[in-house]
Amino acid sequence: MASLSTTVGGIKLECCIYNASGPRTGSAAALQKIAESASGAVLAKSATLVKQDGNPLPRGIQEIDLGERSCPGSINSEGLPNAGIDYYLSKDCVEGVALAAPGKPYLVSLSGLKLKDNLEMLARVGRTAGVHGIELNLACPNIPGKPTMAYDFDQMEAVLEEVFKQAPEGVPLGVKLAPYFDFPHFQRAAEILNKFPIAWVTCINTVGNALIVDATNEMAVIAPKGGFGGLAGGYIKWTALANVRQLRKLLKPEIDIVGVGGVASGEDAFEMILCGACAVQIGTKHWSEGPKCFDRIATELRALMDQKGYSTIKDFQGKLKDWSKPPKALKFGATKASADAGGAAVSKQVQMYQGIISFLLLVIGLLLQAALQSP
Ligand code: RRO
Repeated sequence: MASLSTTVGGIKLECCIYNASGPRTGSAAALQKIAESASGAVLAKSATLVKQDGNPLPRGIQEIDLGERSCPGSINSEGLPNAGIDYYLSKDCVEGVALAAPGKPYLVSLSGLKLKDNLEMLARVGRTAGVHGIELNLACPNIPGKPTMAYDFDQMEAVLEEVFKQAPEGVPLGVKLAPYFDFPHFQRAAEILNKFPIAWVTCINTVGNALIVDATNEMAVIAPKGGFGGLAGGYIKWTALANVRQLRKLLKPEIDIVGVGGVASGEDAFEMILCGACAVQIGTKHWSEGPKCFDRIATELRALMDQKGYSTIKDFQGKLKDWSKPPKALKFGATKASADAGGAAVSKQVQMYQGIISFLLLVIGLLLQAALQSP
């Protein structure tokens, strides 16, 4: 059977599927549940230096909340609710994870409100045993009055300068990025990231400042920031794939890429790896389905790899081909229903042409007959 083992910035994971920082990651109990699941690692909620409550409620809507509107994704403006870095470095969290799943990597996510806070949190991680890696979040879109740092390239470079002067030795450090949409932005981001000993890049954070509207009540579906929030899940999968693909082309090979955004199935995870990811995080599906999603997605990925004859993820990682033939119609774009509807339309047209031809043949036949009978 195919192996899903991988390394992320030198950290060994038995399974390349693990949780994104965000939903269901804020408490020791939640982290323990992830540890007990098939998730390849346990990543905590982005932490600030001190505990904070986050934005006013309701601040998040996931796919199942919209009922008939069937929303293939989520929106959130949580505003970094978290228990503070000391909590995520406490015995409750660190030992809780280690006891629940010995050997499974435990990663913390840092999202300081100021550079000074990030540096202080790095120092505290350095003094704590049992943390295997750090994800520095440069892309939270939901703090009122704070721009997304990953879009301010000068600031991002200045912050990384300071961070790498003080990053703890022996704890690999990755960076979580915002989605980019323009080739010069990919280029600029990669130029900066390539200057630093970054162990991995996680892309993408949510697509910032989207607005989902409730037409019945004529209002936004979440309360903070006038309803503006980070879009995630199925809505953003294609943007996430593009970011993974493009950054894989531009980043130096020592920097691994972790893909996140809209992965709901083994096939989605396969696509991320094909675009260059060495591991795949799950956010929205973990929120809606709970930690059993990791086993389901890993099982589906393994089955797909077995079917294709791949025994490790290295066999297809980054090997996306350029277009050379049309995709199978039913797998890509057209749904079964729309394909059926299309087929029905085509056969109606054929019937119509057949009718016209029969009618014309009849008229020609009658004319010929008349011509032959005339003296
Ligand atoms: O807590 C949040 O509002 C949040 C964070 Br820190 C983040 O990185 N991305 C996001 O969509 N929400």
